[in-house]
Amino acid sequence: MSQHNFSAVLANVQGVRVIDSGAYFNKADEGLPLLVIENALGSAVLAFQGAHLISFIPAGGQDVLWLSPNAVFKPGKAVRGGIPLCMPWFGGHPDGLPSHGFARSMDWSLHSARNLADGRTEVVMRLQDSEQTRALWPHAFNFEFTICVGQTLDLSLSAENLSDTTVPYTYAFHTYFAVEDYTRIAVTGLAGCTYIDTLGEVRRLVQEGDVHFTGATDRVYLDVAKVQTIVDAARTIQISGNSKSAVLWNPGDHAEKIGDIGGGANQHFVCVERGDVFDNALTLAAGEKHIATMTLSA
Ligand code: TA6
Repeated sequence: MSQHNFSAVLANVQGVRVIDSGAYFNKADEGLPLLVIENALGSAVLAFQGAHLISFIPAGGQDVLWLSPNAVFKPGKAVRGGIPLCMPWFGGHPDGLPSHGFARSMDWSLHSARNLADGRTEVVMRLQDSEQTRALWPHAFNFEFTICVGQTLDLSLSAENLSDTTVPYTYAFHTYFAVEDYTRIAVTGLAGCTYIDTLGEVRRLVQEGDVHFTGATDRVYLDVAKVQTIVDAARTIQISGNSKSAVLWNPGDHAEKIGDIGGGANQHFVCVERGDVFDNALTLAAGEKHIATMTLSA
C-alpha cells in the first residue's frame, strides 16, 4: 500500500490524520506528508519519509524529541531531529553509499493503524525492497516499524531478510532528545561499558560513572544495559530496549557548520541512540527476522 491510499487504512481509526509539513508548521517549504497521532495519553507526529518520528508528547508533558529549528522537510533528505531510522547500515559505507543507510530518506507506506483497548494508538509502517533499494542493497527484505503512542512511546523495528543468502545488518534508532542544556545533563546506565571514541584518534575506553558532556562527542558504547536515563534539569527521560549498542552524539561547536542545525541550536539536544552497530553488528540468515524494541518515557 502506498502512502497515497492511507485513507482506507485510517477509515475506522480515531485521532490519526495526514497533513503536509508545510501546513503543519505553517511554513511554505517543499513539504513532506506527516501522520499526526493523538489520544488522551499522548501524541506523536511522524513523516512517511523514513517512518521518521519528529515529535512525541506524553499527555501533560513536553516533547521528548528535539526537532531542529532549521530542519528541512524535503524529499530525499533526512529530517534533522526526532528519530531517524538508520538501516540497513549504520554510519559511513565503504563504497560511498549514503551514510546511515537508505531507509531514513525513502517513503515508507502506512500498513495498518488501530486504536487499542487501553487507549493507545498503534501504527505500522512498512518499507519493502524495490528497484531503488536493490540498486543500493541487492537483497529482498521487509522492514516494519510499529509505533505505539500512549503515555510512553513503544517502538518495534523488524527487519526480515527475504533473500536466500545471509546479509550483514546494522541499525540504530538515532534519537535526538530535547534537553535544556546538553552540558548540564547526565546519562546513566553506561558505567563499566567499553566505548569507542570516534573523534580524533579512535580509542577504546571504559566508561566510569555517568556520562557528562563538555563539547563535541561521538561515542559508540558496546554491550550496554537494557536501560539508560537522561537526567535533565526538569525531568528524567528513560530509554529502554533490547539493542546492544548505544551511540552518544552532539557535534558541539561544529554544529554551526551543519546547515540544518546551526550554531547554538545543538545546546538543546543530545543523541542517545540504541542499535546494533560496530562490534555488535548483526547478520540475518536467509528468512531470518530481527526485532529491535525501544520504549521512551519521561
Ligand atoms: O550517530 C552519530 C553520527 O554517526 C555522527 O558521527 C554524526 O555524523 C551523526 O551521526 C549525524 O549524521 P548525519 O548523517 O545525520 O548528519
